[in-house]
Amino acid sequence: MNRYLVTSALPYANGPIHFGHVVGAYLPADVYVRALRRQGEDALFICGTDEHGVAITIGADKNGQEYSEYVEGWHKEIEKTLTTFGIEFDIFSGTSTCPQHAEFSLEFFKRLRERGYLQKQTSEQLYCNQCELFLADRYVLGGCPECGHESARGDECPACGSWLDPLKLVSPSCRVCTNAPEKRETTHFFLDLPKLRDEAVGAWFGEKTWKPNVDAFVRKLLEDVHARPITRDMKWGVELPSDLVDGEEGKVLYVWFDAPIGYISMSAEWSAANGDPDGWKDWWQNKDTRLVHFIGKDNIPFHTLVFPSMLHGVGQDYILPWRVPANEFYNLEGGKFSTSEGWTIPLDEFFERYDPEVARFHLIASMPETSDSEWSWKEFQATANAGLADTIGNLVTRVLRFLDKHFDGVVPPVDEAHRARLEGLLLNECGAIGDPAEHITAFRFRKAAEQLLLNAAVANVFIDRTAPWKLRKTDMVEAGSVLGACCQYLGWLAHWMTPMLPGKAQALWEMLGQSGEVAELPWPGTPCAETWQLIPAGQKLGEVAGLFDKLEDAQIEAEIANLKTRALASSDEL
Ligand code: B3M
Ligand code: ZN
Repeated sequence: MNRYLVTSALPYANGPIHFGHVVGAYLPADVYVRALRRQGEDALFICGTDEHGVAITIGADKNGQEYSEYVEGWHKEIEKTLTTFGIEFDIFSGTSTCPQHAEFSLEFFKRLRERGYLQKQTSEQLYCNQCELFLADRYVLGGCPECGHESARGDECPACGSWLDPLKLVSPSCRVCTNAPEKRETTHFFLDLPKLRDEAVGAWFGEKTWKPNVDAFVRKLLEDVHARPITRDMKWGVELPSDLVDGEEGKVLYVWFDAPIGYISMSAEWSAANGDPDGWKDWWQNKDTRLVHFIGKDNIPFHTLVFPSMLHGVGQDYILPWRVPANEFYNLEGGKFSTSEGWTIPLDEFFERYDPEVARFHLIASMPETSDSEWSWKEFQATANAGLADTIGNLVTRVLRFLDKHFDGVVPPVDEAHRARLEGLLLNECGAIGDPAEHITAFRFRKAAEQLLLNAAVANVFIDRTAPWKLRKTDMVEAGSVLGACCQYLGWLAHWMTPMLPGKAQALWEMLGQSGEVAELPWPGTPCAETWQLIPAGQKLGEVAGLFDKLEDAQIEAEIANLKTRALASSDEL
């Protein structure tokens, strides 16, 4: 058996998360873990907020808040949103609160230095005279030297995903006061990425099969690798005791150095909480573990080059990532999600009107797996109505209400005289039934959603062809057999729904009169003649209720109008 250690990118605790984050790193990971567990695999699912770095200090300073208070507030907010989406981590911690985090991070620093992978260098950095501050990372904005995007940050370009050197930005300016910075000397510790690439990471990357978007990106990156500074002159972060840094004072670790170590320290927090302080080693230092990082496009360099280099460099038998199913960007109605420009959908409002599981399903169905994609309100409506309500919802109410009315709400037996024919019709002739989990574990999430709807469509075709409402008038045994067959198939649907629509799956399971959690049962795969009867004949059905509400045109139009109003209002504020 393999063990799967699954991580989702640690969201910065500096603002609300939106659909783009959810679809990029959290939802696919959750669906993946649910599918693995149902297949009997052992999985550990780790996440928490990224609470250090300039993304935090800029936000907190702007609010006039203490850093710790600021991150605590956003941590809670983000956790609430992810919980509403039904995303269930084994732990959701934070890099400034996880008790093991600083210790692990400093241990990485110390070992990398002892093993010759960190070099001290005095070099010029951008410095703002007005703010009296070295402009690390997001404190500086400028043109991206790779793609020309106008407001790249000091360390990464949000448009092309490149990891940047702030000194190469075109026309840099201070993010706080907009002044043009000057260059000043300072001493930092540099991670020797060229050496780590040549020693191991380049070969490791080259030998593996990656998603095409990851492969092309990283191959190019590997050709042109430089040593990068991993310390900063800041007051917030993992503080480096001066004896570790030759007496230098006031240094902290670069946030992109400590954040991925968070995956390990949070695993240690999790295992300690379960009474086994060393339990994390069974995951991180075990050759049978498959480490899977779910991330968005802009995090690719850090998960395929920097973190693997660190894991290799410390020489403690850490495993390297097995897969990095990075997504591309997710937009909103033709534009980029932007909280500051009001081009966004505030999720607290969204959840007042919409079912989180329907959103979950639509996000899966429109995931930016191989190229950029977007949230479109009309497509959301189509998924909700034509997809979920008309295909799955209609099937369920059609069958179960009919049984309530004409068969006392009891699952009828599939009569022997009809069994083989109905079985053939349902399993072979009404459409192609497939196992959605096969797509999920191969990281084809959109295909999994499509397959689930196809599977439900098969049953609708079966009912249309067998027309039980007509049979009822002439042959109750045959009519019962058709509906009995439908109930069996609804049982399969409930199973198949669990990774993507966990709450609806359980609701359907209960309508079929079943007790216990469907998600706790073994995964059924695809039905065949020997296995397809799941629900005992004679079973009393549970209470039948609609699974999905339809969305009206007027409501969707109003949402599109809202979006525009929100964007206009925030442009007035600027
Ligand atoms: N916080 C970047 C981001 O939210 C960063 C991910 C860290 S993963 C170790 O895009
Ligand atoms: Zn400034």
